[in-house]
Amino acid sequence: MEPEILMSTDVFSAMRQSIIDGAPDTASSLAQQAIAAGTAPLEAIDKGYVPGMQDVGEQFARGQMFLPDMMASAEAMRSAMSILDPALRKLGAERPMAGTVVLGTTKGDIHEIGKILVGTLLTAHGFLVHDLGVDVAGEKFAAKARELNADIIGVSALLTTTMRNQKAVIDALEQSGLRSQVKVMVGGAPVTRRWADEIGADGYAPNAMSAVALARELMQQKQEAMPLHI
Ligand code: B1M
Repeated sequence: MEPEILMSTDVFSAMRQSIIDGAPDTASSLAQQAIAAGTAPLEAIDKGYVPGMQDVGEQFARGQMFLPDMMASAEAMRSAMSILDPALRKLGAERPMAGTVVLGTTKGDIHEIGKILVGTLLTAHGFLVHDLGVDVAGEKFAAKARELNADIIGVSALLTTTMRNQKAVIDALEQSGLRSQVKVMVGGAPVTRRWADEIGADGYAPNAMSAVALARELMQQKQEAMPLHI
């Protein structure tokens, strides 16, 4: 193997390990080094930090890791993201506004890392993103969409028990008379395209990059559905 390739593989595996160890200082310092060396922030996330999180989830499922360990890993991930996020967002500042998105994690669910990543990449690709945070009720999504005249609502869910609250967001939009104006996209580890169809969402994305492609597609659908102003 070429020495350079070997070096970057080592960095990605150190990033992965910093998440498994729940080491925020190491995680952020590796992110700083990666940016200084010209590594694309998305590559660091995809090849280093996210595989670390996946490993943590598998160890937790096998009973080899406990809740405090998982929290420490999440803290390490946040610490790395605090360095990588501004670098990703810089791209978005140079692009025209692609659309307005209201984003959040469903009621009863406090997982936020994937949602933050989706928000960062949408911003990096020119979307104006309003992140409502975690544990968000359907009515709150609908109220914010009305206030901002949003184009898209993005709802994340990481638990099989909170997935059904994605449907509650669609119900709240229907009740407030906004459903025809706002597109709804859903995602999160247990979410599938089939589930999205079942609840009447407009789209499903399996990861943050495909969420950007989906948001663009939904914007196009909105524009095509708009009556012509003569
Ligand atoms: Co929790 N947790 N957790 N957890 N946690 C999972 C999800 C779990 C799969 C772990 C496991 O058992 N293997 C499991 C869920 C089982 C299930 O329901 N099927 C689980 C459990 C059980 C729990 C608790 C119930 C544990 C307990 O208390 N006994 C509890 C629930 C708390 C609650 O929400 N009410 C809990 C708590 C926590 C912490 C607080 C400790 C912490 C979250 C901290 C935080 O976010 N600030 C945590 C973590 C870190 C995880 C794992 C390990 C990692 C999640 C993560 O950040 N992944 C997770 C295991 C796993 O997923 N492998 C697990 C990295 C992130 C980049 O990926 O979030 O999937 P992800 O996002 C992806 C895609 O899904 C997609 O794009 C992202 C980037 O590519 N995506 C979207 C996400 N949202 C999208 C929205 C879109 C489009 C795409 O459009 C809008």
